Amino acid sequence: MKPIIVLILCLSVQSVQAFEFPAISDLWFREAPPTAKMLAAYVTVENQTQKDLKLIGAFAPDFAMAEIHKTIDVDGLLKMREQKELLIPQNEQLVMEPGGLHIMLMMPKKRFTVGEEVRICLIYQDESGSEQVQHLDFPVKKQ
Ligand SMILES: [Cu+2]
Repeated sequence: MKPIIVLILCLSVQSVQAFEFPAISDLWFREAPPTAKMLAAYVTVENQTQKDLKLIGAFAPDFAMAEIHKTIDVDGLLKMREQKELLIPQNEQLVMEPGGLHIMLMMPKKRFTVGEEVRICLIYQDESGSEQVQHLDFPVKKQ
């Protein structure tokens, strides 16, 4: 019986392919006044994996809500639009920076100051439709 059991184990390991997360750089959380209800964080996501990636959202335990936004110019007025799905093709990078894409964090449960880090998770959707969560710590910086 033993050889059969080993074979089954090998097959089950092969069928579960590990999701490969992208490379992260330039991550920071913008320090805001204590009364601020909306805060922003920025990051560069580089897809060095062998597959296209789909970023579908963010989560931050110290905030009531986290969304990925894009600032756009509508007839001279700056507006923000939630981005529910951002495709990052292989070998390309997604840059979030002030005035463009950002992680919008709403209703903070505590205040963060320079020197601290904010836990923010990026959520990807893999080929099977499952969510894959990348846990990151964003250093707090002055703008
Ligand atoms: Cu926003």
